[in-house]
Amino acid sequence: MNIIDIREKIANAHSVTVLSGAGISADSGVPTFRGAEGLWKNFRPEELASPDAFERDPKLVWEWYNWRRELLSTKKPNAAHGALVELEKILNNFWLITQNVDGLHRAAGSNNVTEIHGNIWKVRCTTCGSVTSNHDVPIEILPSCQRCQGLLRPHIVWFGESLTQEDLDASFRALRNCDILLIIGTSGMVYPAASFAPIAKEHGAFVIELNLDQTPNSDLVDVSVQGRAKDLVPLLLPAQ
Ligand code: BV8
Ligand code: ZN
Repeated sequence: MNIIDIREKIANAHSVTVLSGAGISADSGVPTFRGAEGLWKNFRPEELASPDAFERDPKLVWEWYNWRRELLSTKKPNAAHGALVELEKILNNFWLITQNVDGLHRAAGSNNVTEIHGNIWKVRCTTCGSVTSNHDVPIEILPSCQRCQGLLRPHIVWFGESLTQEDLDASFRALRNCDILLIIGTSGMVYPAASFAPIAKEHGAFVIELNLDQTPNSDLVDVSVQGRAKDLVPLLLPAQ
């Protein structure tokens, strides 16, 4: 089955769910997590993207997130993000679940999106829990809540932290009700997102993977196409 057959399948689908990972933003110049120039290459995830790390050294964790905010502040959505915005417009039922915290799907214009790992442009107060948008680059260290002066943290799901019930419910609904699950640019290593393909499959979905390399999901999905997201995803739109 080639990308054109996949395009036909999507055009005739009742409902399509997409799961995206860092690979869809790679073509915008955003380093992936496990690639050669990956974000984690200098440190292990536990060292920085974890509640213990923040507890131990909030300044270090904020320095790392300022580095990423700085990096992301010049990045723009690419043709793959744009193609998903079009798909949302032309399909009756479309939902996008993203693992990415870079905010590029929303910046591209996606509305039906669940950011299951949070968003680097949101901060949350560790005292009163209020969540606000913050695009300061850099953000002052250490940032405090305007309401209660509590310490602010990135509104991001760290390793060892649970996803919100709301995001889990939205994700499971989209996985149970879709007849096509399209997985784009994820290594399928991080849970619970890594279990989304089997869940969709159990509920009868046809699962398609678009990725630069093979992944642990590749054997499980119905069709796996290798290539760059910016080249492949636009081909899924109806022929002009
Ligand atoms: C939880 C925010 C429990 C941080 C992130 C052992 C077994 C099973 C599970 C675990 C385990 N040990 C620990 C766990 C749990 C852990 C986990 O899964 N660990 C992994 C490493 C084994 N999971 C958790 O902790 C989760 N929480 O389980 O809670 C719980 C329950 C109840 C109560 C309390 C607790 C929370 C996980 C969320 C972690 N946060 N991000 C931050 O970003 O600062 S995850 C992080 O990795 C990013 O969000 C990223 O999206 C995500 C996954 O990475 P990918 O997106 O897949 O990126 P990657 O680089 O890996 O792959 C890119 C792919 O793209 C590659 O395949 C590449 O080939 C491809 N590609 C590259 N270029 C392109 C391309 N494809 C197309 N086009 C291109 N141009
Ligand atoms: Zn507060």
